Amino acid sequence: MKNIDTIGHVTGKSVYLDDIPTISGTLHAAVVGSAIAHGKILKVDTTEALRLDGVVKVITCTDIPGENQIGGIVEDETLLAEGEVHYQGQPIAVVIAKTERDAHKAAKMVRIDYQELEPVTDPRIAKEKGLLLIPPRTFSMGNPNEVWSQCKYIVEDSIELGGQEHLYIETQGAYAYPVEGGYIKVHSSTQGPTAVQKTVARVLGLPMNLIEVDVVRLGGGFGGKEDQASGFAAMAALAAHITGKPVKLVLPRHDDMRMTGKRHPYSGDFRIGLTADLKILAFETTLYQNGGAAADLSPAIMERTLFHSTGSYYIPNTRVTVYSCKTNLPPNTAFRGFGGPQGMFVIESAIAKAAETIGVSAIEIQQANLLKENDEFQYGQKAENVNARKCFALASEKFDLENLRQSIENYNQNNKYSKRGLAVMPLCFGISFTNTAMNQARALVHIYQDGSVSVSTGAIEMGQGVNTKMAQVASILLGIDISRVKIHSTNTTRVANTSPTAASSGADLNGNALRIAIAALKKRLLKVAAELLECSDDELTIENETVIRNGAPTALKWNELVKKAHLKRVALTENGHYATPVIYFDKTKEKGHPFAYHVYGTGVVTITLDCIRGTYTIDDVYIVHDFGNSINPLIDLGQVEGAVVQGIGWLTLEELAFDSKGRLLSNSLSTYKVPDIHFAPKSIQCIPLPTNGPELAVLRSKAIGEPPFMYGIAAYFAIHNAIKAFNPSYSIKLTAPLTPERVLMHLYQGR
Ligand code: MTE
Ligand code: LUZ
Ligand code: MOS
Repeated sequence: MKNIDTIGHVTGKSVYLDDIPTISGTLHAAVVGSAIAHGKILKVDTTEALRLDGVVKVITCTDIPGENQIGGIVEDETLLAEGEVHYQGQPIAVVIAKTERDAHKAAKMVRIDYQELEPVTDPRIAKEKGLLLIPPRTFSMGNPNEVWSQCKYIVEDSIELGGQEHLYIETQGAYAYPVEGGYIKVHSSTQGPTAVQKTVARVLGLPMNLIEVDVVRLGGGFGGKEDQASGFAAMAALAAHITGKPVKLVLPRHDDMRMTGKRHPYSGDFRIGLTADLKILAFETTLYQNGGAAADLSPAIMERTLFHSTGSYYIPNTRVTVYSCKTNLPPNTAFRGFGGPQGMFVIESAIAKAAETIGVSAIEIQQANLLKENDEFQYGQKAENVNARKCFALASEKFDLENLRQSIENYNQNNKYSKRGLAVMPLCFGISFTNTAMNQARALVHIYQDGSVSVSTGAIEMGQGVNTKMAQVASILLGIDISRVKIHSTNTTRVANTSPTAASSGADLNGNALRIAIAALKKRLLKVAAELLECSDDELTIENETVIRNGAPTALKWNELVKKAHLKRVALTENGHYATPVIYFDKTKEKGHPFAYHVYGTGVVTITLDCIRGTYTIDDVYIVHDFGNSINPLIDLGQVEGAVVQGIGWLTLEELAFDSKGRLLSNSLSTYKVPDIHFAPKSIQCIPLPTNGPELAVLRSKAIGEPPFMYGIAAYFAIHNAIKAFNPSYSIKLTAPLTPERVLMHLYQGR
């Protein structure tokens, strides 16, 4: 089945935030961001801006009726700067005008005097200065110190890993309007409507029941709107509250790039120890997460880095520490993989470096250490239904890896200035929010008298196809045609207290809540059917819009049944609540069972390197992926393709550049390069691993959104392997992204 949004998207009829018809009298807001990365605000002068025709008001922190606080996990972030600024682009004021143009024009006319202070942009320097967002955390298992002496090989090195700009096509924005009696309705481009509702209520000093948040869909989120949509929605709501008028705030791309946080850069040191037969006996790493100026989601992201720091491998002795460092960059935030990719990059780096030192292929080390059934993760959970080795074996077989490696070697022998490279990325990603309490969802289902069905859940559609999956779940479980099912906007008055659509668990959590609601409705309907057919309801079910009795269709149709049920005064509305069972985590011990299940896979990437220019092409991507029993193979394949390209972009072209004063230099699409269709792999072949899928996945269809992002890591090491084929004296330098400029330096290192 195709995504239900397909036609709307290609005909331009799908509605995004900026397409919502505005109410007459709507005002427009523009944000005034700090020009410097660190300093004291001496004076904010709005006189000139206010003089401009059409400007209604300029709001600063003193206009906030409630709390000037938008921090979630840690309360360390103001909505509008108060006395100090901590990153370039930090919101200081909001200009409200009659037109969008005037708002932006006036925003440039707000004069701000600063006393500049020295900014810190390097996480290691921040750590030395004691600038931490939260205390460090350590995960460990066994004791590395007791086994180093048993290791035949010990390899140490450091990594320097870059961040990533989300570049959702739709920038951050919100449209807010007062309804009556203080009640405000907010349309927001957010992954977390409840987070927006909570933040708006807090900033306005109102109870949450006076704030309604509605979301139709996003033009992409990728984690960037899990937390950071809230501030901009709060600015729009604040402006609406103060002026009593509808106010729209949509960030221009340039502002979005400067003002919002990105994927966290990490810096780190590691040491890995292996036995003669390439078993990893010990692994130790200390990582410095560049958190930016406020905690935002950094503590949770740091946690997922810890969870995934041993990748897809069983390592009996580990010790992993992460420092979340406070720097003068925009607060870094969730981005597809949520710290997992950074953790996995480190262990893959350690393996690549060990392979180089020992003189074997990294693939041999990977293969020798893949997870097996009942292996223990360093966080205490036992690996169950492990598909790591199955995926690896199927990939080797289906894609004839041996032959592929051989053909690349032959190519490299026959070509002097063009070299090819190959690398493999085994994947193991835990599914569930690492914060157990967030693993809950609700769904509201109405069956109307004409047999049509309305579904509201907490899931946000951001291009990943969750609405299509929800419609499929309803249609499959009710036994009715999908055309009868309408998936409504995500709205806090219909579904309350939602977790953000994140952690790849939107379909699982909301789909399971929907399943529970439907089970209750179906039970009531079948009871009515049993009365009408004078039989027992356990003989009955519904398929193809027909009541089925002991496997045989009856004359009773869906429409008729619904009508009769209503006349018998049976409730045709149900609210389903789901909370993932089994999972828990004890932070005092750093042990538990945090994940409902894991997603596995094996990705192989081949590249060709131009050894004169340092440029490369991504040739082929081969994947065996563990989808479980996919509810929608087309959508899931689309998720794999998008995620892989995004993952490759992170480690190759996408370079965030800040100057020493903490100013973003790569602040537009001409200076920040993302993969385009020419850079995308020439082919992506993805084979599903044949499995039944776990019970805790919705209809046994595994979560898909984030995991395939990690296959992009293979591209990074494939490029290194090609460089080594050209320059035998090159020793892998673990700096990412591996831009063509860096590649060129590496090609001629020591030559
Ligand atoms: N796919 C598209 N097209 N756009 C997005 O913004 N976000 C990703 C992933 N796939 C995203 C996407 C991220 S970061 C997550 S967590 C999941 O989708 C969220 O949706 P799900 O939980 O329904 O998979
Ligand atoms: N968000 C979050 C996430 O709050 N907790 C998580 O564990 C998570 N994982 C992935 C993406 N977003
Ligand atoms: Mo995705 S980073 O969990 O929004």
